[in-house]
Amino acid sequence: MEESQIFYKKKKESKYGPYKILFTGLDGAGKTSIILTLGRQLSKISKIEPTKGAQRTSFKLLGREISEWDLGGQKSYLISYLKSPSKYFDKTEIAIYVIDVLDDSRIIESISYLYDVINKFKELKINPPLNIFFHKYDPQLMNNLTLKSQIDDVMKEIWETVEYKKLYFFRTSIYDPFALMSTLSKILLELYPKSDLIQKTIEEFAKKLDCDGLIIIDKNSIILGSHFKDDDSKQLLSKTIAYFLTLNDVFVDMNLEEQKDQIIVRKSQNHFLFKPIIFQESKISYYMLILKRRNPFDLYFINKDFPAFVNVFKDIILS
Ligand SMILES: Nc1nc2c(ncn2[C@@H]2O[C@H](COP(=O)(O)OP(=O)(O)OP(=O)(O)O)[C@@H](O)[C@H]2O)c(=O)[nH]1
Ligand SMILES: [Mg+2]
Repeated sequence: MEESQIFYKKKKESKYGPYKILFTGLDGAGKTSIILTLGRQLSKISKIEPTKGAQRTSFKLLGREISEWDLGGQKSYLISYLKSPSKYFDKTEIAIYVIDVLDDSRIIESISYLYDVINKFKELKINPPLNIFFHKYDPQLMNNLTLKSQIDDVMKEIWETVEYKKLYFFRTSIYDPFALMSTLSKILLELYPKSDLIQKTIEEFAKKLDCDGLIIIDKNSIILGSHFKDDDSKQLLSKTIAYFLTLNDVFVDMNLEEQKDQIIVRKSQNHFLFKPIIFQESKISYYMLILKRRNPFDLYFINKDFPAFVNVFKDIILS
């Protein structure tokens, strides 16, 4: 009897406890900047200080708490994490290892610490997906062939050295926030089985509206789903969404937000429509940005299909 109670308690805990996301890597690699981008706290990045030890922040995604562990990367801290692996690394659900691609003098040191971390995971018998970010790969560097081949070499070296099942590589930059958010969103949504259904529902709705692009994002800028007719439309929406979110924040601060509100912008033949999706009962807000290009349309075209979509969307989110 007692045993089954313990079992039940444990199960419940693991079902509702926060997901632990671990950010690690050398000092100055960009971990805290990435975390701040995630919360749309870009204004804080210019005042950033080296992180002291392990800092935890949390936020909710799809009703479940995500706990972000930002492991400050100064040498003395790195050593202390390795000394107490169960305190820092255990129960990691997703690991993000950040490597600064602009600092090639420290690449070897960085890879060496990565291998130390992987060994600690093995010791702890955990194998969370390990996402390696080749970070500070800023947009203006994308044509730099030397850097590209350097990154490819490092990737190959890691790939051939470690035996680790779930190893993924990304090139990231805080100066391409949409790509960074898309990457982080995909990584985090892997934890949520219902995310596929959410994406499918969003795609169907976009097709029904016959729009050129549609993105649904939550207040932390996690992209829950998107659909684009072509790459051009994707570019237009990805370059504007942060501005719509910021503009909306300003309106909310001015108490100008109402349930039926939307922001409409027309630029040449491009019509952008930004709309909060508010669930009255739970006070959770999501945001939708739609692009319609050709075929001038009634700016309120969305209103007849919107409530039905919100109901379906809400059922999935709250299920
Ligand atoms: N060019 C470029 N600089 C970046 C990028 N991301 C972060 N930085 C800069 O890198 C520096 C270090 O960033 P942090 O986020 O403090 O690095 P950290 O990994 O948290 O460092 P510790 O807390 O010491 O472990 C800051 O000056 C950032 O502005 C990026 O994508 N591109
Ligand atoms: Mg930091």
